[in-house]
Amino acid sequence: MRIEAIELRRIRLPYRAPFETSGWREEANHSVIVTLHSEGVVGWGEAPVGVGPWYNEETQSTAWVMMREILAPMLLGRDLSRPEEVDAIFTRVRGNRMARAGLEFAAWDLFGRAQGMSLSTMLGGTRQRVEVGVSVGVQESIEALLDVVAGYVNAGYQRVKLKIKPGWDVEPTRAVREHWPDLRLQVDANSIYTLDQADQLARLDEFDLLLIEQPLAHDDIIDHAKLQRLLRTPICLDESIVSPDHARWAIELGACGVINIKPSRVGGFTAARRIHDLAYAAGIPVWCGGMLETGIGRAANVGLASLPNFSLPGDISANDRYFHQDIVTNPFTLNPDSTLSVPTGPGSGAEVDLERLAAITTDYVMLHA
Ligand code: NPG
Repeated sequence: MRIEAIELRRIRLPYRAPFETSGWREEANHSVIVTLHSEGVVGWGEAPVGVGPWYNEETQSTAWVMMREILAPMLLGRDLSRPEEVDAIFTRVRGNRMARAGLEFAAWDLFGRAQGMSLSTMLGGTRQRVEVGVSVGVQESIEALLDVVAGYVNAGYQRVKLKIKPGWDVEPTRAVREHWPDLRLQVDANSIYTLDQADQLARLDEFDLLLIEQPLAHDDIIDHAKLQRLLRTPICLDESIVSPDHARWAIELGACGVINIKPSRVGGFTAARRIHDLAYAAGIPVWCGGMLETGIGRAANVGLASLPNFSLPGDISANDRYFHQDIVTNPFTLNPDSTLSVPTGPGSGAEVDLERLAAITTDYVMLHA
């Protein structure tokens, strides 16, 4: 399929409630939305970047410039025979994986829509429904936390992830565990601890957590391997795994027992599937992380999470957990068994609400081959 034109949109879509991690707070989604055009078909993608370089080095502004000046021109006019070719075209680009992923997702969606095949089928998915949970940001008090968690548990979520940081780790986790002894519970530190805080992290072992996510530095693998030997709870790496090689190194070093795969963090579905496959071969379970995406990125994540080794619940909640009004007309709703149904329509399955998208777009450009 020849890439004839690419539309890029910077958006600002406010969250229902601000989201706070160990290191930053966000009030709205600031993704870059991509539309590829070929032979009368359009494919959609989302680069779920934020305002500042707090999660990784990318921001909405860096992704916008990278896509507009470097990445989109590399695709325009190319005649692709498979979506995997986009990953190959971008291999000479260093970093900027979320910007790359936004375009790569759109290419998968384009091929899926052109061929009448769902993203899940194209990627080799085996599930009709994927287990999901909810990620709960840092709250003002333990009472507020218990209220928020109660709301999600009552809504049907059977797995909860708590954001932790020094001063907000053992006690909030204990409070949630005491209230819900059987809840599937995990915590996420977003890289805020150092190895000399291993004793504090080991205190979390008593809460029967599924995993402790990314306790140490965003670019570390070595200290995580040392820390894993001191903890009973499996470490799950997120920020540290930016490529299939990073996954292989982490597995070889024993730096984690679980991997969070965010396709946007690793440059797209081609790399995400490679990580899935090599973790599967090594007996390491994976799950699909989230970046508070709009309905476009969410549908893509659900498709990926249908692959067989996604054996832990993903950070993929129903759309109404994030936004009052999303930019798709077919949002996901939570099934009673804490799952989302995998779309079976062509491509990711997301039906974009163009009027709503226009209303939240802050910058727009259309580039032609
Ligand atoms: O449900 O999409 C979701 C949120 C999941 O906690 C979540 N994401 O560190 O994994 C993370 C965190 C995050 C959110 C990271 C926004 C970066 C930006």
